Amino acid sequence: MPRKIVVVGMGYAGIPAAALFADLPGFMAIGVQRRSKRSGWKIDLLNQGKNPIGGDEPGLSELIARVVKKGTLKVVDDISTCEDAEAVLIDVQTPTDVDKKPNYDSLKEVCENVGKHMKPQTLVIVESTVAPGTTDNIVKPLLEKSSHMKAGKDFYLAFCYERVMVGRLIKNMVDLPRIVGGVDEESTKRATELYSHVVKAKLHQTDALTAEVTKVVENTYRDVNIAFANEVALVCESLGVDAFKVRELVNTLPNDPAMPASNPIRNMHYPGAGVGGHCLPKDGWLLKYGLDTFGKSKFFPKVIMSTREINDSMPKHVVDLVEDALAEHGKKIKGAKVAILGVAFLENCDDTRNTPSATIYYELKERGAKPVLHDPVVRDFDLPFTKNLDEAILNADAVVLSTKHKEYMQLDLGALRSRLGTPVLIDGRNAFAMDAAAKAGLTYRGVGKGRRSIQ
Ligand code: SAJ
Repeated sequence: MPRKIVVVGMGYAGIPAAALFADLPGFMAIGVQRRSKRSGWKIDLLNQGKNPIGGDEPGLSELIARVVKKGTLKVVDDISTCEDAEAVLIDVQTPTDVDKKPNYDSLKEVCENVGKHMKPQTLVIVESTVAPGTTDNIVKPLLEKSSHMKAGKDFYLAFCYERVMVGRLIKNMVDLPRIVGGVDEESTKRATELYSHVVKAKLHQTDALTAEVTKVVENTYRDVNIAFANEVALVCESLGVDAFKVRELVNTLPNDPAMPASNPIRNMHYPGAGVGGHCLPKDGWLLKYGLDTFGKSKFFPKVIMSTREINDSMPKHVVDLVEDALAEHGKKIKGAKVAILGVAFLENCDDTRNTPSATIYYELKERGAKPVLHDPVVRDFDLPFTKNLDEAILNADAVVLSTKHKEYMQLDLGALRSRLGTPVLIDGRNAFAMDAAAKAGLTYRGVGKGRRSIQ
């Protein structure tokens, strides 16, 4: 009998996880996906051995085709398939709502249903990012109530978060160390054993709460570093210097002078048009929610919260740069056609969750401009967008580079200039050289880059 692993939630984390387990000798995996309007289409596509994730994902399409052909991966919309599973991995979305509080509707529904169907001795693993305290105080009681069984005795429960990044889902899942946090030692042991079949890197064992804190701190740490880079960018713009040159020079500071290049002590991040994705924009809030809900002493995490404020303000700053550059041509932003290049939150992927491009779009609308979104990779989006670049840039009064897709890096700035109504280029991702833009006759503004006008 193959070891049956059920993965609930066919998203950027769930799909590669299910496919990797299905590829193991002696294992089979069942993916569970609700037949929702937004994601139901993935079920049939996956069962045809096709990869629903767009953009470059090395190895994923071949892996899905192989395991579906082998018959070791099937995707269903019926969670009762958990009844004879050895382990259930939960990879549903855990977004924050408008009040920045976690929305656990999917997580709770899945826990109730898994509890209803799972057999004794099942191992349940939460892989979705949650606020610290959620596994012990929300997931465990829900599973125990709907299963009438005890965690750590009749079934096992652990939190083991994913470290996936679009563009390297498989690689991150296999080659990056993982943190395995059980609600008790036996749960940690069983989860570690399971991951040891897929993860080639070290598996660090701890408890569920420590693992939960580690995840949100890991992402918030990155968010804080990006906010610092964004603030430095505003300083550099004001002083008229290039923040990217400053970053490069700062990162030359070695840890050990004897080995300057091998271990730089600094890793200043990149300033840009904003921080998007399903992780960084919410994990600081999940940390705060855990602190406010389960923390003994209440305090306001200033650095983490101001980080959110700074990074959330960058799209607005980009629109300020549009307004400033248009003014140089005696133009108002009101009524201006502005092409926004890139809808995805990150280059070369189709993931649009919390994309800064949407905030730029709404801010432009707010100021009376006519924004047009363009993206060569994204399939669908809540806002209208075009895949026809010429349609977006023709007679535009400004072009904003929001996502650094490789297609945009080939742009001929002279040809771009000739299509524009007003020659304004706003660079939100340090994609273009200031001199090249000026030579092409463009008024250039860049996040973190001092000013330069048409020569
Ligand atoms: N960004 C910057 N400057 C930078 C790096 C990123 O402005 O120097 C922006 C990006 O443009 C993007 C956003 O931040 O809009 C997030 O980018 P990301 O590269 O962090 O991509 P994510 O959110 O998919 O990946 C992060 C990663 N977390 C860390 O590196 C600590 C990844 O390892 C996690 O698995 C992932 O969150 C997650 O799922 O939690």
